[in-house]
Amino acid sequence: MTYIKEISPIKKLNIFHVFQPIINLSNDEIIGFEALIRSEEIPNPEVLFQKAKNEGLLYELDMLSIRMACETFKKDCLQEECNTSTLFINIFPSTLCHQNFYEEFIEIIEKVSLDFQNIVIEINEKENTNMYKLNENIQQLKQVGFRIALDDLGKGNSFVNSMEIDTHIAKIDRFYAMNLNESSKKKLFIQSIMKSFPTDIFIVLEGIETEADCQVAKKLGIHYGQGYHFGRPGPIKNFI
Ligand SMILES: [Ca+2]
Repeated sequence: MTYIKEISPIKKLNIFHVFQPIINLSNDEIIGFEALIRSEEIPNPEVLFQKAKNEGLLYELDMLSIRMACETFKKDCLQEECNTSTLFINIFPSTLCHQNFYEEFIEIIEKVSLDFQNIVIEINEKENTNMYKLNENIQQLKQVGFRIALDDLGKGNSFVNSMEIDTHIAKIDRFYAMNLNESSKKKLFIQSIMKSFPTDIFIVLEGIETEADCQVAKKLGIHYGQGYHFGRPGPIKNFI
C-alpha cells in the first residue's frame, strides 16, 4: 500500500519517452536507441529528477521511467528491429545501489521480454555514490549479460570517478562534439579519452550536429555517434 501511495504523485507527472538513434559511424547504420524521459508537467528532465529527489522519490521515478522506457521500446519497435537493436537506458547510481533494484529490474526486463544482451545501462557520475557498492552491483548485471556505458564523459569531474567503473561503452559528452571540426583542443581531448580506455571499449560521441563534425569523429576513429545530425529524439517509428 505504501508503495502505491508513494508513486501516485509521480504518475501525475505524465511521463513518457522519446528515443534518439545511436549510429555506427563505420556504416551509418542504427545500432540502438537511447530512451529519454519527458514530462508534460515538467519539461526539463533535470528539474523533474531533482523534484523527485527532493521529495524522496528518486528511486520510484527512476524505476517507473525504466519500466515505461522498456514497454514503449518493445511496443513501438517492430519485432525484428527489437531483436537486433539495443536499448540504452539512463539509470542513476543511487538506483543501481538500491537494495530492491536488481530483482525489480530483472522482473521488468523479463516481463517486457527483452534480451539482457540488448540493454545498455547508462551511468552518470553526478551523484556521490559508494563506488564499491556500485561496482559490485554492476558486476552482477554484467554477469547476466547487460552492458554498461559511462555517460557524459568529460562533463564536470565525471571522468575521475568513472575510471573506477568497469565499462563496455564510454559516451563522451556533447560539449566535445560542438564545433569539433574547428577545435584542435577538443580533438586532443577526445583522443586522450580514447587512449585511456582499452581498445575493446566502444566510444560514443554525443551531440553531433553537423556533417563536418561527423567527419572529424569518423577520422578520429570514434565507433558510434549520437545527435541531431542523425536524428532528434522522437518516437521510434520516425527512425525505422
Ligand atoms: Ca545518457
